[in-house]
Amino acid sequence: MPVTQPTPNDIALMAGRAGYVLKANDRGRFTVASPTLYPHMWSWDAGFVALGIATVSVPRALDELRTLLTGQWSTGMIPHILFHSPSDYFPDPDRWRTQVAAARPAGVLTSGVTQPPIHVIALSRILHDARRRGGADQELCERFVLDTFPRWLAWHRYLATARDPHEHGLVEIHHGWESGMDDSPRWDGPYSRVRPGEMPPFTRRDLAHVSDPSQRPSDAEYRRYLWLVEQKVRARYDDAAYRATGDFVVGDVLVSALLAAASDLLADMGAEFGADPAGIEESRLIARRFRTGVLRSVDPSTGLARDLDLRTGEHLSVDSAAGFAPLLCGGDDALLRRQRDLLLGPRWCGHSRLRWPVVPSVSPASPAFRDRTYWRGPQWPVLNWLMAWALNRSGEQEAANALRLAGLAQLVDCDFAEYYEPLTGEQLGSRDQSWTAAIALDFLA
Ligand code: 9YW
Repeated sequence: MPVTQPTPNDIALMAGRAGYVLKANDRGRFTVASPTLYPHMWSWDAGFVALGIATVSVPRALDELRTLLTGQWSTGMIPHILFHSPSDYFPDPDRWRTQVAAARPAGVLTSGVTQPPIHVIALSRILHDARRRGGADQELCERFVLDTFPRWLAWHRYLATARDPHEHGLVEIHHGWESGMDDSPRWDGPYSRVRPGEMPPFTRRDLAHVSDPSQRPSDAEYRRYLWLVEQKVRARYDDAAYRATGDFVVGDVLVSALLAAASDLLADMGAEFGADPAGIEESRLIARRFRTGVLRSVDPSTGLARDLDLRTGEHLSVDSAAGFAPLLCGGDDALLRRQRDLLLGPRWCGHSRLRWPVVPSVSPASPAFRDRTYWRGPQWPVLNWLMAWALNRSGEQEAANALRLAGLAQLVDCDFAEYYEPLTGEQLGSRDQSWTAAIALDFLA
């Protein structure tokens, strides 16, 4: 189906409505991920939210990242949720029980796992907006980069050491939630080996917010998710202790590629603003190691990167958008061209049945594809933004713009849904989702 371009009127409406959504979700110094389903601060959401807000207010965008950093653990880990006021979101702080962890931050309630390291990529976009504005915004942002350089480096160092002790060049995740793609078929193999044991009973609360439970992970999946939380608690959130006992340990190519890309950017920004040379060098080494790890994982027959199950030593071959990790971290030209063609071609964005030629979470041509189930096929606007960002960065402006325009056309309804049914374009999950509104603002800027 041809992409109908948004009219100038559509664009003005979209910008206004996206700004309104972010304002309505603003709780002062941070933004809830969505008004009802996710009433707290999520780590990678905060990165996208910050870069969207920067198109309107650089100081407020920096506040978002500053607040996120208040949740950083002494290990350097940035946790995946910073809890705000009590709510009906589950799992709540009582389930996470992070008080067993010596490294938790004082005065902030957080979860005990991570999410993808998108933050320095967001910071580089904020810097871009700050420079466009110049004056006080630029000064404030440049100072923020220099002041927070050690904090971002500590975060990246945590991922590069505690989560890759054997230097595979792949960041180890201990829970599917750490990938940001909770129920992706990427994790079906590793989750099939997770055997839930005795744990406190629970009631899911996410299902109360959606009309159709089949669009969310199943109860069996949820039990495994909570069992892994239980295992993290029993290991007192010590990574080595969890590694020795936990059921789920996987090298994640998307997290690794984002770490490589973010580390390159951190080194560049650090060099520009006079950060500690040893930190800059360390950042470059991290970038190199994880880029190598991602490139090594590519399956020559499909051209896609593969996660590595560190419990079995198996590469996980699934047609998921994470396979395009090399586009994010960079690689040799032939591979990047191959990935670009694949991404825009008939198995992915160019698939004849897609309503919008926007990156689906799983290829519609794959047997694993489910059109309405969460990370098993639906289109997540932030994923499309990431791929457009990556293409742009590697000099593929035309391809990047194609994703940007299709992504905007998809959002013209101004519902800013959490994810979209790829064959019909129907909005699914939460509405007024902050990161969806945020990337619309960035695409429009
Ligand atoms: C959950 C907030 C989060 C995202 C995740 C997405 C979903 C559900 O929503 O997680 O309860 O954490 O999978 O990537 O950060 O938008």
